[in-house]
Amino acid sequence: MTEEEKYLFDVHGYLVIRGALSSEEVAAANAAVDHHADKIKIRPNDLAHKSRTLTGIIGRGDLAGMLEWGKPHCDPFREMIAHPGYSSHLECLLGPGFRLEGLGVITMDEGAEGFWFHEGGEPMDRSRSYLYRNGRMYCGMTNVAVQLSDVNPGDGGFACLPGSHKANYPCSDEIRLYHTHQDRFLQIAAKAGDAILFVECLMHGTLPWVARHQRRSVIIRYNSGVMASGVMGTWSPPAFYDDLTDAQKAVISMPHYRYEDKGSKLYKKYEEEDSEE
Ligand SMILES: O=C(O)CCC(=O)C(=O)O
Repeated sequence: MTEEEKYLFDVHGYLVIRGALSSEEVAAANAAVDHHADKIKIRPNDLAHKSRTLTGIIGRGDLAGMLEWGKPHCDPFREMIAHPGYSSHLECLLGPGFRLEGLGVITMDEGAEGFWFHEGGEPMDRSRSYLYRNGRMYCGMTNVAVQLSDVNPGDGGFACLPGSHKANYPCSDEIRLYHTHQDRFLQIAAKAGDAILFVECLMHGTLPWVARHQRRSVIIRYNSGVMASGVMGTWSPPAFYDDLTDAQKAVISMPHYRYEDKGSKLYKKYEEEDSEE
């Protein structure tokens, strides 16, 4: 992450990484989605939460299971989980050993409803936190939204309240429902291949989709290696684990403690003992 990117991410809670994926990678992912288009589940118009301004005439589409698809359709998504376009950004925000928590495709056709504005830094949520300390940023859940189609200004789609990841006071429901202070929100315009990197505790949601073309966004969720939103009982790697590259395997793990940022070499002994177990 460059110094400018760190500055912008710290101040706003998100960053747009232009051209993170090549046009060939975007085309391969779109071809795979086209092939599985019958698996897109249209939601029951439930995300706007009865907002007067976010309501649409149809629900948003959700597509899952891409990492398990047969070849070649799984490949573009497996490549996305550890992609050179943003892996170093994730390591900067989450530390080495960061974990993949999930991946899904969001689709929106013309008239699709928006999503009320959720999260925000208040109240504190350990798994979705943001902290600046020791000269660096520490994030909880952090997402990469890879755009598979263009989002022009005014089309709708992902929007956020920049800076809200550092909120201290509770946000009113009227703001969350996009009834008031709409001018404070930002709809993020992006091209296919751009990646929107944002910390989950940034208050974010979706504006209704008004463009003719279909919105397609791959949302990939990560967290620090020590954090997990789920996992009770035993953890076992997914069935496709052995087919992954080393870099892809590295983001799939059960939550695990790391001595990553301990300054003193006295900790080294414990780290070595842990790795021998
Ligand atoms: O990209 C979007 O439409 C927002 C998605 C979102 O907020 C979510 O899935 O939690």
